[in-house]
Amino acid sequence: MATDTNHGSSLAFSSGGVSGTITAELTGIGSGMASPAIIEEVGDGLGIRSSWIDPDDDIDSEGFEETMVFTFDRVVQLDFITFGDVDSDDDWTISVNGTTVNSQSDPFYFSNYFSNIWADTFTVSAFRDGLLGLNADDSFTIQSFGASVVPLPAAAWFLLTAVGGLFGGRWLRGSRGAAAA
Ligand SMILES: [Ca+2]
Ligand SMILES: [Ca+2]
Ligand SMILES: [Ca+2]
Repeated sequence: MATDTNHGSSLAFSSGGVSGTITAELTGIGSGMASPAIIEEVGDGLGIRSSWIDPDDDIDSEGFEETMVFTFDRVVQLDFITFGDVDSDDDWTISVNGTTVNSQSDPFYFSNYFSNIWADTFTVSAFRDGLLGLNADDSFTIQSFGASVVPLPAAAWFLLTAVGGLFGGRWLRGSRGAAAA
């Protein structure tokens, strides 16, 4: 039943006055040959397929290190991200305003990690770690994310799965309270 949907190299989102674009990036020697990375909508969220040799539709670090870039049309307050295909060995590297953190928290609440959660972009990466940076056990999807605009409590959240049908043109919207629940 579940089928992967290829979204190409960028994907627009819009809800409740919050809009922007998601793009996929690759890091590492030779990654230019595999670009552009393709955004894959899999059963439980958005992943990245970086080339024909990428063994995993998730955001992973086998082969090339994969990064999902979220760019907003305006500065927003970053609220949360939820993940799919999460295992005990998965960790995500998240960057906001030049600050980078590593976490296994799901949901991930920006306010728990960043002193400044007002931004017009954030990135989520699966980077290799361990001895010589050879450990490539991360593989996850991004299931949803939430962001708020001023004046509060206007808020929007984005469900990145086929079930929600977000990219068919519909979207879901909730209050700030509901988004944090
Ligand atoms: Ca991948
Ligand atoms: Ca890991
Ligand atoms: Ca996983």
